[in-house]
Amino acid sequence: MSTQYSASTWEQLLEIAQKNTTARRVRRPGQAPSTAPIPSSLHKLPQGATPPVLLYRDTNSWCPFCERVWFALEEKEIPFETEFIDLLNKPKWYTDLVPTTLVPAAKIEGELVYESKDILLALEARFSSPSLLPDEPGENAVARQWVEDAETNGLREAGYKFLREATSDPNELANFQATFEAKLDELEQTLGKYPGPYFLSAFSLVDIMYSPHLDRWAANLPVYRGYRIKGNPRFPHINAWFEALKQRPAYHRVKSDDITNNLLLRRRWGMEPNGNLQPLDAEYSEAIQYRAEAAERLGDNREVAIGDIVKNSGVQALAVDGDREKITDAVDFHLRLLADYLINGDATPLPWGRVGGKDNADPTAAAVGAITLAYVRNRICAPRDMSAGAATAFRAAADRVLASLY
Ligand SMILES: N[C@@H](CCC(=O)N[C@@H](CS)C(=O)NCC(=O)O)C(=O)O
Repeated sequence: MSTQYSASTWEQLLEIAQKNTTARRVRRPGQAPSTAPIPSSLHKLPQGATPPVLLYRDTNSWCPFCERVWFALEEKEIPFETEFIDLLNKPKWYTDLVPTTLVPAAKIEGELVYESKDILLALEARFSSPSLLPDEPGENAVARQWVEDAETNGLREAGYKFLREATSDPNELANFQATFEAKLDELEQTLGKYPGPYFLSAFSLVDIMYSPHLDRWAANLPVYRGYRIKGNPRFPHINAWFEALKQRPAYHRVKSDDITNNLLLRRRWGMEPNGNLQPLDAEYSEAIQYRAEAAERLGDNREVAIGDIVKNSGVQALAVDGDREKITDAVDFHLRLLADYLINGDATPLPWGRVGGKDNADPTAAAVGAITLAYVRNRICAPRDMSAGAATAFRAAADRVLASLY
């Protein structure tokens, strides 16, 4: 249509993408374009058998408490099923079932457990191997105490207060910061008590209790409060702990990426960033398995993605004489370019100004492409739509293709 600069077909792109990633997802009926990851341990279950755990979690995978439970299930390789609960419209059967009405909740071999900490401990009691609590009795007692402390030591309240509490008084903000830093100092000391980067002598439930919250603050505070945890010399143990978590495959399956966390604060909590958005981490955006995962997601989910873009991004305003087909074609073309760039990098025949740019081949197609790329860049959400690494690669590629349009 709009241009002689052809991109590969979806079939070609998907075939290459699928060869380069093992990540696969299932569609979520009624929740398009969202998909759900397949638990890494599901293959261990005999064909047709029901998984021993059913996890109830939030539809958008934003909830840090659900992330704790998911992290443990992946670390322990327990096969599980997921039921997504829309927190803005909780079904009555759920509020009848769970006394707190909150997520997460789980059925462990049919028995209901709620509160993330209690679910973690119940999973340990039922699935003892691999254990996320130390064997040695003394250290085991410390571990159990520290799991409790993670709920009661005030770190979480101090962190979210500094991040979210609306105040225009700089002294008040400085106080929130000081309180939070004092709590981080305590955590720093706790992390120094046992050898190695984790809280105890090996990875444990204590790490899982803290990681979803610390990850969110590490992403949000630089952008919303101009404050850094990562790279801050005051917290060497916390920084070594972040690095150690990055070695764990389960962590990469369950975590969000920084942009998801930052956009969420803007959209869900109405906060305005006061710092620059952080650069995308090249460690992920250049890794072929993440690029391929992002291309696979885009290719496999393209029909719903295109429908979503046409309906919600504003591109329809560019339709001349109601010609929606032309708009849809241009959306499709630019998404193929994006998938192509994810797979082939700089070998991709990017337009470099020729679509609607200086040669002025088709300015409407270029405008639709620009909207499409900007929209999908911020629309995707990890780990709801793809892993955090893939989301980072996806956004970096969208930026690159966008930069080639004019
Ligand atoms: N103490 C609970 C906290 C769970 C929680 O706050 N969940 C939030 C989502 S992040 C929720 O269900 N919110 C829905 C609501 O408040 O109605 C736990 O550890 O499980």
